[in-house]
Amino acid sequence: MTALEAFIEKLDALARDATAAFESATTAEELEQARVEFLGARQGRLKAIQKGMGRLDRSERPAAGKKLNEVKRQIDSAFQAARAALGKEQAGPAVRSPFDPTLPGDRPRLGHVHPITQTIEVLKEIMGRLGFSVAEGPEIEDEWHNFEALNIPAAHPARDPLENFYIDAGPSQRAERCHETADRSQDGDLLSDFYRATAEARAGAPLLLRSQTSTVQIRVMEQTAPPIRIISLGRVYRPDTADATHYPLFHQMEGLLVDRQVTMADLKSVLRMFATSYLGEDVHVRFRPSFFPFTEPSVEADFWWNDEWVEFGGAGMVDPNVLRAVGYDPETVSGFAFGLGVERLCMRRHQITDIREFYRNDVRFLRQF
Ligand code: FA5
Repeated sequence: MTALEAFIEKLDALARDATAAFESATTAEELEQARVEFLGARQGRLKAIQKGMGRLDRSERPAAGKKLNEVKRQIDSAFQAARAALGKEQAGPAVRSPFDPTLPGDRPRLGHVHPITQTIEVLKEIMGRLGFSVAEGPEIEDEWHNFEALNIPAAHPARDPLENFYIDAGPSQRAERCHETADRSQDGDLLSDFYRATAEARAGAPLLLRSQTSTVQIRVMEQTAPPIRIISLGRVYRPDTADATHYPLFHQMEGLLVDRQVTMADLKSVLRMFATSYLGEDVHVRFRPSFFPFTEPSVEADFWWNDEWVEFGGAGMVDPNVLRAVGYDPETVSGFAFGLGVERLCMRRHQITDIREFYRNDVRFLRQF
């Protein structure tokens, strides 16, 4: 065997050994050890064989160099193959990237305004065209604004604790609740209401969640001289049992117009104009004689819906006692007021037959508006 043949045989044996060592490595460390053993730049076995090339005859060296390069490439690619195989095995399917950029995206779902809030905006717009501006008042009220000034005396059944949500809390909790209400409003007057209510709560005056928006009539008249033409929309609270047309929390639109020579005819025209604007020209509205302590005469307003009359509000001429309570002279000014159920109006317009739908938070219902 020539020296060249012996050299080539050594290289072939080395390639076989290296491939076997790489393939049998079961961890990255073992594979690295094998790489250093065969391919290491200083002490590697390939390097050792390469050093032996100097002992070959000059004429044999080109062939030997060629073979050496071939074997080096062969061992290199055996190492790369073993490393790839080991990587796949060790990584396994669980370590796949959690983010797959090829999947179709999820369109973010936008929320939208609650149907009652939408209704409130429409009502404001209609009444704005009739010349009414918007006033606001607190949801936590004192007995003066919720009852007394509205001609509802202490012994009146409407003031029964069972008919109202009185706030039975210590002074600090009362103050906190007042704070929540005041925080919801940007209105400067509400903040002063808050400080007033806080002071009253500390002094032990009874407070309650307002049972009607008529409270705002009083607040506006206390602060403004006639003429007045306002509406006020917001939440009111009553311990009513929930059914298809009642809910313990609901919304009212209060209206108040005070001027010289205001009559019942003005009230009826405004309510009819409002009803046809919101519910359509073909709506049937009727006024029934009724009683409220703060209006005289008083009516209740009904619309015709699904073969029956449904009450949507109370109204009347502001009682002279109320005008006097806020310092007006009933001999010179008169006025009308109304309080309408916002949910019932919205139900009639959108053919919703159960008020509870508004507050179930079922997005399948809410998304329709
Ligand atoms: C009042 O609240 C009077 N403040 C209305 C008023 C204002 C009369 C100004 C005169 C002058 P009443 O309790 O009837 O009245 O309520 C008015 C409307 O609120 C009702 O017609 C109804 O549409 C709605 N309503 C009353 N209770 C509930 C309830 N529990 N759930 C849903 N809507 C209700």
